[in-house]
Amino acid sequence: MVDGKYWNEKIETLPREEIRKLQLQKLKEQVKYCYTNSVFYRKKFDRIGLKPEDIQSFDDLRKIPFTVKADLKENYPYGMVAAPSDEIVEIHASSGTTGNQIVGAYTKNDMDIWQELMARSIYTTGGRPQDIIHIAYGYGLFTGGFGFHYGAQKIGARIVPMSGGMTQRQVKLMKDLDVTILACTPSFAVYLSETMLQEGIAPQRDLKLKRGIFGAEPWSQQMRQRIEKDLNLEAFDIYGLTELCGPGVSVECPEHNGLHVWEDHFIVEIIDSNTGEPLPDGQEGELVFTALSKTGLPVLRYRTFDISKITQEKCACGRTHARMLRVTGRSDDMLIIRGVNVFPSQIEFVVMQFPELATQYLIVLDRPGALDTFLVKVELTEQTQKNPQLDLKQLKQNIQQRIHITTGLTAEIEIAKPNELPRTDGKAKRVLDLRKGKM
Ligand code: DLL
Repeated sequence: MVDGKYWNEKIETLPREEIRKLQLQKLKEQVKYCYTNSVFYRKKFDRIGLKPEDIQSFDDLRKIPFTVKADLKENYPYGMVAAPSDEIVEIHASSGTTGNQIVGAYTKNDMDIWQELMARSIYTTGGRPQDIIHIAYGYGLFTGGFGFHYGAQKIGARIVPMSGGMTQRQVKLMKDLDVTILACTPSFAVYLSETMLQEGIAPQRDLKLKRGIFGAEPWSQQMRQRIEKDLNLEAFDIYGLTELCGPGVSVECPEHNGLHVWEDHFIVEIIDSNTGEPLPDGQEGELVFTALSKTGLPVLRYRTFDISKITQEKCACGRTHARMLRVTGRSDDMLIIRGVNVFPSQIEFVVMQFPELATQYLIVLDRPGALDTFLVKVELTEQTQKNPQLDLKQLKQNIQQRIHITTGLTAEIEIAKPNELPRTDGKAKRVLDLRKGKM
């Protein structure tokens, strides 16, 4: 049993030069593996006359063309698999809503590494064998439930494999089973805290929760503060995607200053979304990952569309792996409203500034005539609803004004009653775009 600050001290605190050395060696091997075993990569390389031997340094990485989601969709389901078919032991898929799903195919080796990285990630947040972990990420094709399950199992913690749904039962079990760690999407954490309020469960009094490990969707600093307060726990951010393994690509340590990317298995780059040019540390751009150890369905220079920054600065926790800052949104989430670029995170930023409002919001866009309509639906908290001094007209005006300052646009505001907007037990849906086909 591991007992101490790190799950794998040697790897987690490896000096940066050694991490880079290890990465370069693995990169060369992985490029060779892809060229030899993946028809997709062989064709991609041959088309531009690139040979595995051409990759000798980190600068050479740029010679490798990006891999994008469309490649996976076009080669659905097994076209990009590199390992022999009978070595694929598990399939997961992302929750795409249109066209072919993004399929992840994993070998035994991929599964072992994923489990190891999830154990390392949970341990980094402070999870220990004594913990009771309530996993409310969906179990199934989505990687959330199983990813946490495998990691917690390796640590030896007690697992409550809840999956989504049945919020009332969830909060009762959290209380009855003395759960200490909650793992779910941030929006579901909010939903659970609202359900607790309705059920008369006070986290401070009735629960033993210490930590929450939240991810799978963007969440703001203000949202974190609300969750920490409402659930009386310390929140940690965890990141990952099906194409790389699932959760466990990066995770926050107790310093809460970014998410350590497990660089012994991934090379992370930041690029300018428009030009594809790599950006220096500290600049905001799109995350691109190269999976160094994957054998089932390997990806080189995979464009995530996720917006973040990276830093290699020393972290006080002692871990040497580079950090990515919280993902603020996806470049393909960007909305163009009346010609102006707007990210849902900007609306979340405004909504969270109003203590009168719950964290739920919905952006509704339509184009009944020549112009876009821009409606933001927000929701009152139970407490605000009961406040006799509440001036709804003034509140609406204030929200509208802040949205105008943040986006430059005038939105129509609709204030819903508590719990009126739809909730999900997975990733929240923040935008309803009815303009499609009307452009
Ligand atoms: O969401 C894996 C995961 C499960 C991560 C549980 C964390 C916890 P996919 O369904 O393939 O995999 O979706 C991946 O979700 O490209 C991001 O846009 C988003 N995402 C994942 N984690 C975060 C996070 C899982 N911490 C896509 N912050 C990614 C912001 C996140 N966005």
